[in-house]
Order: sequence, then structure tokens, then C-alpha cells
Amino acid sequence: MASTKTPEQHIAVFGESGSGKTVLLSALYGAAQEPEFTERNLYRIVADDFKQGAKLHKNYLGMRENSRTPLANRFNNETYSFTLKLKENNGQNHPSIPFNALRLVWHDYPGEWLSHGADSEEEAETRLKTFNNLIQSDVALILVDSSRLLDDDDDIERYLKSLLGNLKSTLLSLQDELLHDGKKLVRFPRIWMFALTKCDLLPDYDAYRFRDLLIGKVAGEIADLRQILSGFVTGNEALSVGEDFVLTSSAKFESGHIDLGDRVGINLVLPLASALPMQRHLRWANARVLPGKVAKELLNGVGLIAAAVQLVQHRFPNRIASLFNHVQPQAMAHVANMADEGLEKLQKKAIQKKDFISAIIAGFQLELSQAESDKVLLRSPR
Ligand SMILES: Nc1nc2c(ncn2[C@@H]2O[C@H](COP(=O)(O)OP(=O)(O)OP(=O)(O)O)[C@@H](O)[C@H]2O)c(=O)[nH]1
Ligand SMILES: [Mg+2]
Repeated sequence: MASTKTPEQHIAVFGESGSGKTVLLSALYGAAQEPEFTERNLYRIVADDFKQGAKLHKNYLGMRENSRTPLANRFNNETYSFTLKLKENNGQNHPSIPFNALRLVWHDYPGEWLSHGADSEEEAETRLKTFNNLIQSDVALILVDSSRLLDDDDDIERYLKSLLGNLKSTLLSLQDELLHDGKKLVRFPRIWMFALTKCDLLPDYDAYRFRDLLIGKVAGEIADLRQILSGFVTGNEALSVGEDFVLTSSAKFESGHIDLGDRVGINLVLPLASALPMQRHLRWANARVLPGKVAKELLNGVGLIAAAVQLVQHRFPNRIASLFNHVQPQAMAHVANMADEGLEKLQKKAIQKKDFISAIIAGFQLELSQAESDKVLLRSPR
């Protein structure tokens, strides 16, 4: 039966003050308002709150026109919600297709919350609320700031250790409050990947070199982080910590000039938040790493993963009787692991059927695969 609930995906970005969170969000939203974006993509990104959309767009234009960057989020925390809407959808979609839009939620918060905690009781409450929202995501991005990797080797190592140290102590300090009654969570980011921000400052880096740097300098700290995260989730075999790597640059910043046309990896944020976990969860379900109950919850959840069921429909139209109760992980894993050619066909079919979500998810998978060929992304083989 058709449901009207729009699947909602949160994006969890863990980045210290100055690591590029607000600029990244503004570049992502602002670029989506350019005519080239609408020409190239099947969808538009619409801010659910007009005022917020205008603010981000203004940030973007300030950078584009006056090379002026947005202010740091001192004491300022805001949640942005966007809807991806089909460009040429006049409200019509196939009656058997339950969704015709996707919602994405991004929490922008002061990076100081990761390094110094909160300053007042009120701020502590807001911080806890934000973290509670962040852990609704399927993927967490840990931002590594390129501008901190320009120093000598010892400084780099100190920076990376302090970055991971702060993240670990933040998680530990909030653990009791995030786990209600000490109960481990089913829905929690199970993929913690590293994102190198401002990579325009490190033109010689690709995702492999970024990985090698992290493994070379902080492999032990990454293992500790995994240990801590295992304490949050049920079925902790189904956890990828520090196994995926991506490069991003919101613009090229050069002697006072900001070139927003020169971006890296910004187009990957939405695919990473949605298609990547979909593929990984299905793979885990198929390999039976996920305990039955967890698999069911993740695969039948309200998150974007539900869209996978829709995607499978195009491939196995007669095999899926009921959309949400009889998920067939094997069939879905097949779709999730499909080669580019199959995905392109699937995408075409979905467009013909006006199945917006399937077309977008297939497109997202294609984008991830392209980024991997370009060495901007390195995905865990597990
Ligand atoms: N070279 C380069 N510089 C960047 C890039 N993105 C951001 N910056 C620089 O980094 C500064 C900080 O970026 P923000 O996005 O404000 O950082 P933030 O993570 O939101 O910081 P808080 O709000 O304090 O948590 C910007 O003012 C820019 O000067 C990038 O892609 N490349
Ligand atoms: Mg900010």
C-alpha cells in the first residue's frame, strides 16, 4: 500500500571548529541552486524552511561574489532540513510507489562542542539533543582538516591524535545519556568514515594516500574508537570504523579569492549518507553478520534503506509481493552490488515508471562508483 511518509536521512558530521562544516553545507546547498545542477540532476534540493534556505544561499553567494566566508558557529546550533524533489514531478508518481521525495537533515553545530564541551547547562542540553539527532544517521563523517596537515610530521600526528581523542571522550562522556537505560542501539551510525576537508590545500592527495596517512599515524586510536563505538550498538560485527575514506573541498581558496566552481566530493555527501549505508547494510544482511532482529529493523526501517525495496522491484517485479514485510535481502544485495551498466538500465526504467526514489538511489550508486574510479573515494571491501 502506498504510504505518504517521506523517508528521512540524517547526516552526521563530526568536525572541530574551523574544519569546514558550515562552508560545506553552504556549498552543497548553494551549488544545488545553480542552473547547471538542475540541468544535470533529476531532482532539486529545496529547504523545508525558506529562511534557512535563504541564509545558506546567501552564505554561498557571499563566497562566490565577495570571497567572504560564513561566520563560525560560536554558540550557534541549527538543524537544516531539505527535501529532494523530482524536477518534473507534478505530484504524480506510480500508485504502487510509496515515496516521491526524500528528506535530508543536517545538524550544524559549533565545533567547540567536540573539543571543549558545553559552557552552560542550557548549552549542554542542546548539545545532548543534537548528538541524539546525529546518531539517527546511518553514516558518520569524521572531518580531518587539510590545513592541519601542512605542518611537520610530529604536528600532524599530534593533531590526528587529539582529533580522535576528543571524539572518543565526547562519545564516552555522552554514552550514558545516549543509551537510555543502558540499552544498546539498533539504529546508530554503523559506518564511521574519514573525510579530508579543504583538500584543495593538498593537491597531491588521493583517497589512498589519505588512508595511508591515517593508518600510518593513528591505527591504534582508530581501533580504540571502534571499541568504544561497539559499546553503543547491538550486533557490533556490523560496524565499519575508519574503513572508508573520502576527499572534499568546498571551493578552491586562493589568495583571498574563492572559486566555487572548483569543488571536490561535494556531490558525494548525499550518496554517502544514503546509498552507501544501503549497500553496506544489505551486504551485512546477506553475509549474516547482522543479527536477524537487527537486519529486519535496519532493512525495514523508515530510513532510506526502505528505498532499496523499491529499487528491487524494478529488477524482480514479480518477486516482491509486499513492500515492507517481506524484504528479500538476497535480491536486494544483488541490486546494491550491481555493476554500473545494470544500474544505468535500472535508472532508466525507474525514470520511465516515474519512480523518483529508485532513479535517484541508482544515480547515487553510480556517483559513488565514479568517485571510486577517480580515487576521491575509497570504500571498505568488507
Ligand atoms: N582551502 C579551503 N578552505 C576552506 C574550505 N572550507 C572552509 N575553508 C576555510 O575554513 C574556514 C572555516 O570553515 P567553517 O565552515 O566556518 O568551519 P566550521 O566547521 O563550520 O567551524 P565552526 O562553526 O567553528 O564549528 C572558512 O572560513 C574558510 O576560510 C575548503 O574547502 N578549502
Ligand atoms: Mg560552522
